[in-house]
Amino acid sequence: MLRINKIYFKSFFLYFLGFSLLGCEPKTTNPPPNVLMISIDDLNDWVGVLSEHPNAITPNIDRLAREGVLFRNVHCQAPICGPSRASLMSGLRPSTTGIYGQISDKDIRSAHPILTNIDFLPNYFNKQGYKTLGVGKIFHKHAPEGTFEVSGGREKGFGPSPPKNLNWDKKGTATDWGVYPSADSLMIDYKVAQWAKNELLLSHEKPFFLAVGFIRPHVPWHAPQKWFDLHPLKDIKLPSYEANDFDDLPEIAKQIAFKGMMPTTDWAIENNQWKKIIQAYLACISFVDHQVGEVLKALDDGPNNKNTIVVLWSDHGYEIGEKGSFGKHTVWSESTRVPMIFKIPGQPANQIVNTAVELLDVYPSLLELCNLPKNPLNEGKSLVPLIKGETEINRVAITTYGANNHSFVNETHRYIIYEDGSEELYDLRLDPEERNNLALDENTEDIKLSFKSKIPKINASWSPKSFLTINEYFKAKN
Ligand SMILES: [Ca+2]
Ligand SMILES: [Ca+2]
Repeated sequence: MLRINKIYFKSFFLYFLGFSLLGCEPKTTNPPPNVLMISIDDLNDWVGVLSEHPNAITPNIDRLAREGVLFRNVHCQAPICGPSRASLMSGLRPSTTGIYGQISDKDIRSAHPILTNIDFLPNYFNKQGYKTLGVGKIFHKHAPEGTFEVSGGREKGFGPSPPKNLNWDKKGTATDWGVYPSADSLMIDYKVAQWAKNELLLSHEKPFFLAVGFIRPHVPWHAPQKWFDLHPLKDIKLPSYEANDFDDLPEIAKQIAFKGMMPTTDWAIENNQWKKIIQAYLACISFVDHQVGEVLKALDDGPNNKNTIVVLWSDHGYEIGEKGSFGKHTVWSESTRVPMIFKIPGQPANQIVNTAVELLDVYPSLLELCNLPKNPLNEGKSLVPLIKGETEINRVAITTYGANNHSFVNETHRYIIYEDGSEELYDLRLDPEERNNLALDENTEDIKLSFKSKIPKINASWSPKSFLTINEYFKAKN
């Protein structure tokens, strides 16, 4: 339900947007708003305000949500880092570019002809007179050459790493869990936050677009002791898991879900590690939440606090045992659903939007919120009407994994259609955990048809620059 005082909201909103949304003359003397975009890596819906896990502790993200607009039904375009970020930053679907798997930053522009001269989100702001700055993981690594005017770079890897893995030592994955290192200041995300804080405490000569990319809770699930202490093992609640969940799935769904390098849920149960993995994931979330808080505090304390739009998102979700293993690469809710929050100066606090929306919508929304011209290449849809309290009933979010495998969500159902035509359908009102596949039920034809009408018109073949698996990616890189 939208909780919004429309009159109050509208007056402030128009004040900040120079009346442009109603087509009036833009006679404002306000400077264009700055943008602070915070991205988080592999954070699923286990944040306090989304109430998906009772042990999640994220006071800073929760506060941002209370001060802004919390989108509760947001889904990534691809359930892994590289293609999700390439999509959000280019404004194009994976099915348009063929970037379905991992991709090096340097290869994005040559992955498909449409990307050769594309304006990535910061490039577009730069052409409109903005100063652009970025630090940390924004694309798969940091960013393609020329994305930011000022770059804080990204420290290599996901470390610091202990001399030997603590609990899980398999080649081809960074998965591991446990307490490491001894202090926050040794963590990459701490350094990212410090760089961003310095910039936010300065006055800039032009409006700025600042992208800040954190890497936790991406594996390895290592964080200092105090973040584990916040989540005592004895209090950890297990999510649901059904060992026979895959019995009603088509073969291709099982193939896509196979993640040989990650522990399976059965392994974690047998080896008494499930709660320890959850504790470590939650510790990493609380740690990164603290770093988000540090950045937001610098914004509050600095000269830019009155005129900066904040957007926070995660690139995709993560399964923590609910679907038989620990990982991403699937098209169910645990992998597709992400937190997303907008805070816009002058708007009333505590707005909640339940309509299904996509990470692809971030690009056109920021343009509209900053009163910039539309980018006609954007395939997402501005969220501003939803922020203004309007209702949109036909909206669906689409996650794509590999050519012609699409997963759709609206407010009541999830529908999945695979490249071989096999399907899944879940009624989220009765079955939010997506256990009971209704696709073979003959009464569901109408619902399936309505989703099928939303299948993207373009379904590009795999870009030769995009890797099918993370193992292929690392093999090619080394
Ligand atoms: Ca990720
Ligand atoms: Ca099932």
